Amino acid sequence: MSTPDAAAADVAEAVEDVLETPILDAERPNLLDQISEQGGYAFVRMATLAAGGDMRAAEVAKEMAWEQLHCGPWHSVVPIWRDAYAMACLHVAKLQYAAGEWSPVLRALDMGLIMGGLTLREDLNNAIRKASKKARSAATTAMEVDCGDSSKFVRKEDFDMAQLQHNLPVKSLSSKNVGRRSSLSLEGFLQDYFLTGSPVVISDCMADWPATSKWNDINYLKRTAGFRTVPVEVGKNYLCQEWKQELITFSEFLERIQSNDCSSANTTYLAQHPLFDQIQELRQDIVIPDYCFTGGGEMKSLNAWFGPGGTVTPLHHDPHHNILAQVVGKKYVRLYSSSLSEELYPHAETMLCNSSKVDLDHIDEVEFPKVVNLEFFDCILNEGEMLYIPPKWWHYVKSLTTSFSVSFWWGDSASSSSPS
Ligand SMILES: O=C(O)CCC(=O)C(=O)O
Repeated sequence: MSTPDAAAADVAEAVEDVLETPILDAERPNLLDQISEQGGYAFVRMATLAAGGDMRAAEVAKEMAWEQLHCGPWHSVVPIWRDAYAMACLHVAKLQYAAGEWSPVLRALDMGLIMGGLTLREDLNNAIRKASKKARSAATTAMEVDCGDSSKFVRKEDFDMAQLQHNLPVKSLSSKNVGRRSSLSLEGFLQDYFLTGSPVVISDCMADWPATSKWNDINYLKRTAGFRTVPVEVGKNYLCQEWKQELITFSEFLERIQSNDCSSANTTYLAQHPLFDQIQELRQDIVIPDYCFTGGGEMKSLNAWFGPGGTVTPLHHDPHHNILAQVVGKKYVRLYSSSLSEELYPHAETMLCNSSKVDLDHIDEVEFPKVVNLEFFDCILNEGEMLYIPPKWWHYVKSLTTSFSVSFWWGDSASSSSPS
């Protein structure tokens, strides 16, 4: 007979060996009913076998749900299929966890977070916390190579501004500079910029962000997020034919940045991704600026933009107020007023109508004559600075060094009920 202490240790060990999914356990019948109502009988059969421990069925169910997520445009996916996908990812992760395979577990869980619905999010997050601990303790020595100074992405002494500015679009920094304000008060922001719809660079406003000291450290990022899977964009930019999206681990992404392969055809950019919903440890390193509560509106999204020097986000506009906060490195930003849309040749297709046909890096003056003498504002956004971009202002962004920025989009109360 075992002693009470030994019995408690056995229970603790058994709990360690399984990924608990209390929400999935409670919601499974209801979710399966809804999936059946959408004709997903084969998925329901496979998911039921998966819940009973059948790995092959778990994989098949995951593939079935994946197909449903890709049979039309994203906005037309029936929402229950996103929950079905998250459920399938949890089944796969639970079975792999029992086999002690931490990396595939984390990949399955991340896929559930990235592509799945909201119902099972808490189960996914709790499972990620538990599996990350296992993965870290199995690999700490292998992963963490302390390489002193070279663990920094960007070293200030390496900045050669003349060199960095070499590859900017013509006329850069010769038109109007975006105004700079230090420690701008909320009142000042409201009166001078928000209400007038004018851009501004705000300095000295990120001193309390842990990210400013942590995110330039490759070892910190590897340790915190190295095993996680993230979506990245590969290619010159999203308007080019050869552009594609990939899912890779954060470690692999960091290696690509370090490998210095900055040929624009292969540039890898973690762009416009809600990384902080996915990786909660990184969310703790940033603070939503008080400016984002101006206008009584609500946060729309919080996105990461992380990549090597040379990434380009082509000229486009967004419907929301935006604070673009520069955490690591430098970016060049060019802005055209929202009133100049006509002269900026927007694409005709609905999906791209907020993007300009003009490639600012190689302006075709014959095809796009109106853009040539158009007034713009521009700036170099430095570490620790935030740029306010008013709604519908056109912006083009090029990173001058390895760069990690965060954008905060919010709507004022008048626009907060309209779709983003
Ligand atoms: O930083 C970038 O590359 C683009 C940022 C952007 O377009 C935005 O914040 O809306």
